Amino acid sequence: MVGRLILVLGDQLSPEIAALREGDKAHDIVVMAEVGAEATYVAHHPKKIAFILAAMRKFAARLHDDGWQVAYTRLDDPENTGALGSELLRRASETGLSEVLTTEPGEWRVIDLLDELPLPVTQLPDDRFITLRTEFADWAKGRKTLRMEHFYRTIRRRTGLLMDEDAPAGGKWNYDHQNRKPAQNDLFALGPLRHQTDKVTDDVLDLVEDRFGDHFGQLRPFWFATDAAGAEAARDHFLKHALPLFGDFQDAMLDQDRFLYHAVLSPYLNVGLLDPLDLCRRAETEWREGRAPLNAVEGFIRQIIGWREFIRGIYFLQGPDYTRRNTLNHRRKLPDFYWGGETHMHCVGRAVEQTRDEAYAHHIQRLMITGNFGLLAGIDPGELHQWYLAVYADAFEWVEAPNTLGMSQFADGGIVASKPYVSSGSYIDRMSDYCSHCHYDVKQRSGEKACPFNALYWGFLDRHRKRFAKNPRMAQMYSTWDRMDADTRDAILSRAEDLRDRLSRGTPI
Ligand code: FAD
Ligand code: DLZ
Ligand code: SF4
Repeated sequence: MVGRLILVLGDQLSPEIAALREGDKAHDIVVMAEVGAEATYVAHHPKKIAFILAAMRKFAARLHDDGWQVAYTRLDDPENTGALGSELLRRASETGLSEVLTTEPGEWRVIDLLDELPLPVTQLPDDRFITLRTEFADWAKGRKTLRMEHFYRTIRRRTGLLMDEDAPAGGKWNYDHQNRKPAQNDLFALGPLRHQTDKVTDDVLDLVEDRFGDHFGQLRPFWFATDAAGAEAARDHFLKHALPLFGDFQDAMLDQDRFLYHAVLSPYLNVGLLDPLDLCRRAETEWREGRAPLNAVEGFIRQIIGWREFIRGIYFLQGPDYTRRNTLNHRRKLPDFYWGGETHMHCVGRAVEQTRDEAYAHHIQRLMITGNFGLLAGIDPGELHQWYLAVYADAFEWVEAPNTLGMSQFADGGIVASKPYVSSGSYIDRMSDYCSHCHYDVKQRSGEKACPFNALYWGFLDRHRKRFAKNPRMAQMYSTWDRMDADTRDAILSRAEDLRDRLSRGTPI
């Protein structure tokens, strides 16, 4: 039998992944490659690059111990050609093996790159996900609108997660009415498990510092787990210490707490160090055995079997041009403060600072601070997409793009979100303690001291009236706007225009 090259990518670090299941240890050679092109097609956060490379090295060692022959390219190998395609060609000519077997990548760019190689490449479906691409397409077929909540119920039934026979556990599908409380600033959350570095990780950190030290983001301290055992320890830590309060404070933000009760498990899930279904089953056990309440466990499981899978389904259903959508025709350049430049908006400054330090921000910071600001200010969604893809350790296009372009920027015209996620400063004030530290006054709508979110929010609604006024979920916002007297509206719109001008000129706000 003639062997094949089995390509395992940096986000495919699961021993049971399809290409390895199909492979044959006696004849096939696993190819893994650390390549500059994958680190720079957007300038990824140094912590993210280090996380992926260290996890790749440890996974390769594990495969080797399991009896696989592994052709591994390190970033600083002199023969490294710098890109995935050319590394495969090099390995093919070195070994005489020409057929490539892989698991379908999570980005159209890489799928196309493999398809275009002058080698026969088989891309197997990635069944680490609960819903295959084809199953999602079947579910979506004939539906006028695609809503996560409907999809989620189908998957609850299919997996049996939180089901008592045919009925949802506790009688309801969704317990969000008990969730999403604002946090008090004396709340204590332990935060995620922080891992010590070891020799493999230290070597990678030095290499990344040398090669990608100029990318946005702090490399050290580095505390991510970089193997399955470490990720499982982080998972168990979350289930014990944070899951019980996950729901209550899911939407809260605190100036002095970067993680609250969030899992910080997405990097591990997305590169394959944790299995999503196993994680959900463990979360369910916490409820069944009385250690975590149903509102928390249902909310958590919904994020994973609902949102995570729904988002991936949309990415593949919509096709490669999804990342170019710009329904609202927003064209403004991404302001420098997204890269750490000066801003007087405390909430934005804190979210960016945390992103720089941790390669992590939680969902509400991504959606209601940096995302909300981008949408209100009319920033080009393509630029925001590249930013989110670069700066977060968990960012891979299949999950980042529909969240940014769809959920956050409404650039897909409402495929992911039924209305734009926009808010004025009052939402941020209610859900966080940022405003008490801010240069701006969250209560003011016009004038130099007024919170920029306020004027930009009304300005956004006013500019896009034609598109949104008939949306029943936005009717109340428009009637509030219409009830304001003309002078107030003029003052707000002139403040909004002034802010947008300043952004265009690159003047900090
Ligand atoms: P928790 O809040 O503890 O949630 C638990 C898990 O649920 C997460 O680990 C994640 O796997 C899953 N999850 C929750 N919400 C979503 C969602 N909307 N989409 C997919 N999975 C979800 N998530 C990524 O994994 N990668 C991204 O690149 C990414 N980009 C985003 C960009 C924007 C603009 C927005 C608004 C959201 C983005 N998300 C992304 C979704 C979400 O913000 C992150 O999954 C979450 O913050 C990860 O942190 P956590 O593990 O502490 O999550
Ligand atoms: C994100 C990333 C980075 C930074 N580096 C590598 C790498 O050196 N080698 C590799 O195989 N994969 C890397 N990746 C992940 C790929 O970009 C990823 O497979 C695609 O984004 C598809 O999801
Ligand atoms: Fe953010 Fe406005 Fe609050 Fe300042 S006042 S922290 S800009 S919401």
